[in-house]
Amino acid sequence: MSLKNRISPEDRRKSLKNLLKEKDFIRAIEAHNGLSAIIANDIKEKVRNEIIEFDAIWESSLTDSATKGYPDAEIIGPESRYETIRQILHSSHKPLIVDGDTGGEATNFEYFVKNLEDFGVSMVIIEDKKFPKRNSLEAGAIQIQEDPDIFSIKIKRGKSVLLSQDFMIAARIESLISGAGIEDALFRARKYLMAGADAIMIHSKDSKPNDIFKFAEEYNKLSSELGFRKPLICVPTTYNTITEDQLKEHGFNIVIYANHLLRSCHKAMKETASLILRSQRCFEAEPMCSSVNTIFKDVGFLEVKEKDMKYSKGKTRVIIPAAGKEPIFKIPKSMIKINGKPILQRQIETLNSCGIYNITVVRGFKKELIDIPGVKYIDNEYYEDYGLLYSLFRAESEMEGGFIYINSDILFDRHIINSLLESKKDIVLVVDNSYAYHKHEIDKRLDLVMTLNKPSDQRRLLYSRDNEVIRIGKNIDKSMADYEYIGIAYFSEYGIDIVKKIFHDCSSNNRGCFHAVSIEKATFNDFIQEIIDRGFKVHNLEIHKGWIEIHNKKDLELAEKLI
Ligand code: SPV
Ligand code: MG
Repeated sequence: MSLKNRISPEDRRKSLKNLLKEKDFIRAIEAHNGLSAIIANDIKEKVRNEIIEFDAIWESSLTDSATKGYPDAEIIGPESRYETIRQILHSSHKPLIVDGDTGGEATNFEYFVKNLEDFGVSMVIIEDKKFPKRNSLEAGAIQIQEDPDIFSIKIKRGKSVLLSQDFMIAARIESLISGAGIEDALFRARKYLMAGADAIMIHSKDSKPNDIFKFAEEYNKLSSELGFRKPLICVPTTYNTITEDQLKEHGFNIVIYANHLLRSCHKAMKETASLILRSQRCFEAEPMCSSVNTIFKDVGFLEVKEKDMKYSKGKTRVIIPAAGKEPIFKIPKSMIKINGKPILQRQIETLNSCGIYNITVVRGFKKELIDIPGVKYIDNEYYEDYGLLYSLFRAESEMEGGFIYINSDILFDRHIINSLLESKKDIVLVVDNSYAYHKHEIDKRLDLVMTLNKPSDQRRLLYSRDNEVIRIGKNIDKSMADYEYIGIAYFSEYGIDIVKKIFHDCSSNNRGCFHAVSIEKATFNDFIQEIIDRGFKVHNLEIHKGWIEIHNKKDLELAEKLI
C-alpha cells in the first residue's frame, strides 16, 4: 500500500457520479489486489496528444476468485470480497465499481450495500441470475435468470438502506447470456429502472457487438419514453475489436475492461515459471520480470527508503578504484595535489558534505602514498596486469546494499551526488550534456555515451532523468555521441545483484576476448556495455558541468585556476 493515493471514503464515493456528469464516457479496468490497483490507478498514456488514464476500477468476481484459486461461482464469501475491495481502496484514489454477483438473498444484499457504501465504493452491479450464479463467459455453463420481479425487489431493498445520494446500484441484464434475447432484456431493463436502478449493464459473450448495439438503440428509445436516461454499461471481453469511440457513438457511458490485468499476469507467470524450469536457474527469466526496484517504487517502498535515507545518509557506500598507474604522473592520481590538497582529500570532503562517510578506496600503484584518514582501504596487488573492473571487484564486499562508484581522478560538485542519491533507477551513469558545446575543442579520448532518446536543445534545459544508455566507450564517433560519462555511477541493491552475477559469469566463462580486451583487463566502460548487451537497463543522470577530470598537466593547471 502506498501512502500517496489517499482519498476519504466520502470523496471517493461521489467521484463516479461527478465523472459521469463531467464526461459522457468512463473507462474502468479490473484490479484484483493492491498491486494491480496501483497499476490501474497510476498508468497513463499519451494518445493523440492527450494524456489519458482509467477513470475507475472494477472489482471483478471472476478475477477476485481466480486470484484466490477459486472458480467464479459465488463461492468466495463477502468477507473475502471485502478484503480484496479494501486492498484496492487502500491502493488507489479512483472510484471503485464492485461486481456484486447476484447480490445473494435480498437481506444479504442490504448488508453488502451498507458495507460498500461505508467503504467509499461508488457503484455495485448485480446480475439478474439465480444464486449461485455461474460465470457468464463459459460456453455451455447453465445460466438461470432470476424472476424479474424478485430481482426488482432486491434493487429496491438495496436502495432503501443507503445513507448517501452518491452510491449507485446498477442492474446487469443477462438475457443475451441465457439466450432469452433482446426482447427479454428490454422488458427487464424497464422493470429494473422503475425499481430504482441507477444504471443498466447489458452483458454478452458474443464475438460481435450486434446484439448489444441493438439493445443500446432500443434502450435509448426506452429512456425517451420513461423521460430519464440512466448510464449504460458494457463489458467487451469477447467483442473486443470494438473501440471506445464506437461504444460512445452507440450511447454506452461506461466500458469495463473486466479481467485483463489478471489474465496478462497469469500468462506472464506461466511463461516465467516455464523458463526457469528450462534454464534451471532464474537469470534468463530476469528480463521478463519487472525489476524489484520498479515494484518497490510502485508500492511505496522507495518513499520509505527516501525517508530512511534522509535521516541516515551516512550509510551510503562509495567505492573509488585508485589502483592504476598513469605514466605521466609519478604518484597515484588520487594523491595529486590541487592547490595543495590531494584529489582524494577533496573527494572525501565533498562526499562528507553530502553526509557520506562509508568510503572505500582500492589502492595498487604506490599504495603506501595513499594514506588519507577517514576511508577504508583495499589493495589490488595485481594492478599492473589487471584492469579497473578487477580493482572494483576487489571491493565486492563493500557493494552490499548499493553503492556509488567514483573515478579517482575527478572533482565534482556535491549537487551531483545529491541528485544521484535521489535517483530511483538501479544502474545510473552520470553524464554531462555540456559535451556538445566543447567536444570539437578537445583531443582527449573521452568516455562517450549514446542514449536511447536523443537529447534535444529543449531537453538540455529540462534535464532528462529517464533516458537509457545504449552505448558507452571511447571509440564512439564524436558526432554520434550524446553525452560524456563523467566517471560517477550508482548501483542500487538490485543493480549490484545484476552486476555481480554478470561479472562472475564473465570471469568464469569468458576466457578470450571481452569487448576488445580480456575480462582481466576490462574497463568500467566495457563492463557497462556488457550489462546493456545482456538486456539490462542502464539509465543516465543528466548534468550540465560541475565536474573536472585530471587527465594531464593541462587539466591540473585548469583545476588549480578553477578551485
Ligand atoms: C467479472 O468480471 O467477474 C464479470 C464479467 O462479472 S464476466 O466475467 O464477463 O461475467
Ligand atoms: Mg462477475
